[in-house]
Amino acid sequence: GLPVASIKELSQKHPKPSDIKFTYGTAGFRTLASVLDSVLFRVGVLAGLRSKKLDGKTIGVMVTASHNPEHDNGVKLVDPRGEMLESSWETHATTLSNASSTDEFITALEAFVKDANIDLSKPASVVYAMDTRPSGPPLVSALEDGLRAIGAEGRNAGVTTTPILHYLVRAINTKGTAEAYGDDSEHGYYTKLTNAFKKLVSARPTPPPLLIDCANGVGANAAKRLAEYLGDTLSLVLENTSITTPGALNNACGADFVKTSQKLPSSLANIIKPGQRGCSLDGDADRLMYFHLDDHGQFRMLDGDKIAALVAAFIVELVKAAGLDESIKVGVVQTAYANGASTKYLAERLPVKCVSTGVKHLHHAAEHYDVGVYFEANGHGTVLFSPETLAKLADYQPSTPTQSTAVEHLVNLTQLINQTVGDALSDMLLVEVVLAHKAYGGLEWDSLYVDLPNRLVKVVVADRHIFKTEDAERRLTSPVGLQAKIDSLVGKYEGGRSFVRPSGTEDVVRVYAEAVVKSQADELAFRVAGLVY
Ligand code: 16G
Ligand code: ZN
Repeated sequence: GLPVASIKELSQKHPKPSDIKFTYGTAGFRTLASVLDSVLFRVGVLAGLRSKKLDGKTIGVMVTASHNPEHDNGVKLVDPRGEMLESSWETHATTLSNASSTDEFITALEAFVKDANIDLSKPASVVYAMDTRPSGPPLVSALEDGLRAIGAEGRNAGVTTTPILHYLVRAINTKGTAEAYGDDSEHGYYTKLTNAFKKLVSARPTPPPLLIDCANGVGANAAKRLAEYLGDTLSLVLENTSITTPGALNNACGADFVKTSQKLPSSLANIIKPGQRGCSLDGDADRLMYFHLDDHGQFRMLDGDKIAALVAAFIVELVKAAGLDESIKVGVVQTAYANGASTKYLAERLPVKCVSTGVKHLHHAAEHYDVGVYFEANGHGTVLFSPETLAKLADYQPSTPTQSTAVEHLVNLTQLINQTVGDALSDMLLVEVVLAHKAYGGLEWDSLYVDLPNRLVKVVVADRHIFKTEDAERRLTSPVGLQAKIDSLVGKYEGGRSFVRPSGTEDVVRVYAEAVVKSQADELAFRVAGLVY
């Protein structure tokens, strides 16, 4: 049975605040750091149980609140292949986190162990890490108490990025197998990425230095180490690296700031030069936004949609050049937030699927392609190569030198890309590879298509849960009648498109609108918001 005495003793050190309801949402648990102590303890216990359920495979736990303000924190679990926690367990996490006392927690655990049929005699192993938030260390201690309570073996991966933690989980679980993902260390991660990068850009001219806005977060440490491994193949200029300055994290900088304000962080204003390209990471380095200043010094944003267009088109070309276009099908996954112009550009070249917001939906849809490219407009994304595709690439006998080179590039891309989850640093190297191969600067990349003007507004409503959607969140089914009103408004705008969905992370409803002219996109967004309110 459960080690009740040890759980009881340790749980009492981590009482649940009485007035709070926790939810394991799209990004795990995420809220004010000051109320999360009991959640971390319980997540420790749950991670141990998840590992036991999966026959002792290593589970990951990441302590981060990503792009949120510094006073927030959060925690999410990572499944053995480095993917996000299976969704049925999200509900269990929520239930356990809300048990009001230690006794209730133990009762809930006992019921769960029985229902989920968990063999408690199995070993448990958990690897965990945190971002640079000052609230991280005490929360990690609470997590460690949870691991101790359930008798799980813990490995502390220290302060690192979310994608590195995902990498470690997969590397640990595939160690010594035919699918070995890489050495299970940060050294293994940097070596894998940079070796592939160096092969992919060899014989190409060295590009001008790349400016990186590190959001004053953990990406600063990681980018610094990456730079050492890159040597002179690509020079990185690191900015916003103040990881110990209170309040600096994500403050007026980082990928989320750039995407939502569509502005250059003012901290970069005197650093970036006309014609130069740069990029922003978010607080845990799993999102990436590029930008460049055109020759007139005008700021141009290159978001997740632009990255998807650049990367997907490149992979399609390589597959064709390799002579594999009959047997390897490349597809793209986007959400309703993808700019209509990006969807049009992509759909002319390959199949495009639209799914609901949230990484897990994109990831799962991308797994259905031989090569699945997915990016959210906010800069989170990656490329997945199916196991059959990896085998095909390994076994392929090219019949011309062109084919041979193209296959080699594809194989190197499978090593360069972190296939567990979106990874700002891996994605950044991927973008740099494509730019080098196409001899593109920011301007040429930006010109692949012209973004349709768009506007995103949030509306505070009495109850956002009455808003229900279908068709990948593009249409409302409830409140009844509202969608018809939206449709009739949209019909009045040239190139009009608009949709309404409840946020999964904030207590608001979001309204998105697009039109051919900026003022019309704004007007459409506000008129639809007026219907919702
Ligand atoms: C979460 C999601 C992100 C999504 C965002 C939407 C993960 C790991 N993160 O941050 O993918 O874009 O929520 O937020 O799935 P919203 O529901 O508030 O619009
Ligand atoms: Zn993030």
